[in-house]
Amino acid sequence: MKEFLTYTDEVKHALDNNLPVVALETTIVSHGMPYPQNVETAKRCEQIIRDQGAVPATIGIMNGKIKIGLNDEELEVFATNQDVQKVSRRDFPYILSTGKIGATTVAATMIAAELAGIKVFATGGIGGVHRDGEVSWDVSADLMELSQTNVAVVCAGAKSILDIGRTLEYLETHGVPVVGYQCQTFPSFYTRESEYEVDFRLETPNETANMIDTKWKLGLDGGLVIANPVPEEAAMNYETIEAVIQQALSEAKEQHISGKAVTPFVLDRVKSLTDGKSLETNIQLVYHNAEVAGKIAASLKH
Ligand code: PSU
Ligand code: MN
Repeated sequence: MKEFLTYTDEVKHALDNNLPVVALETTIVSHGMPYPQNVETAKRCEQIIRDQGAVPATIGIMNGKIKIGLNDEELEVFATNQDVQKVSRRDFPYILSTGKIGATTVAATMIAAELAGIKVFATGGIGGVHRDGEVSWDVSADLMELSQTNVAVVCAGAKSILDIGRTLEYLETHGVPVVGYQCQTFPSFYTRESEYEVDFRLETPNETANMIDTKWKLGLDGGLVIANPVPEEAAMNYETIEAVIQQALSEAKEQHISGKAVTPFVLDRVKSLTDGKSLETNIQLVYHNAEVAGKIAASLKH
């Protein structure tokens, strides 16, 4: 599969010299945020990672290649082109063989990062088991990927549009450690807390890097979830966001939205129903994840 990878000079140089690198996804750019906030956020994330002494590698698919690192022009395409497809594990063969443009989800970014030798990845939130998942079988491929691909994913937990309890049960069954970075309960994206505890609490980038390193030294394949709550000042009120999510989910049901369209639809409705406040929260939590991921990458022994 390495024949499908291409690198920017900055990322190539970092990987060749064992410098810390942090992967970033493009689904959040193409399908997770509106223009121009998506491209602004993506660029700012890259800068935040550089400020921590690591090199950012934003990952996307174009012209039959998995790009490890995107230049400004390419990033603009992911931010504006309406034909960009959402790519998870199952979509790679189709998107690469047809030369279409593909934005990588958490699952797909993990696959590409592992192939490139990148160990740490910053995103917004991971996918999970959807509410009513026991009926619809809508379980994000992100979870399966976390069980088998060696990348640590720094995220603000999972959105409460998901069934967080079942999401955590799945991760436990599949041996994926859920670490609370300076927190005790699993964060639910827009808010710092949920009704669920994390498995382990760690306080510093160094402790986190040590735990990541130990897992893989043991030969225990698969990723880790490093849950990093949204900063207090950007967090939303739990009751407000819960009511909005309920409404967005029932609209999705009424309009028969299903499969991979569910997450982008709900995100967009939540944004409109909160007058853009949820977007601002989303942006701030992604910045925070980029910062923590940069610190953890810099602490990992290479
Ligand atoms: N959560 C967000 N924003 C996003 C996503 C999740 O707050 O953009 C994206 C991520 O790329 C994640 C994907 O991997 O949605 C999950 O989609 P699905 O539920 O279809 O697996
Ligand atoms: Mn899904």
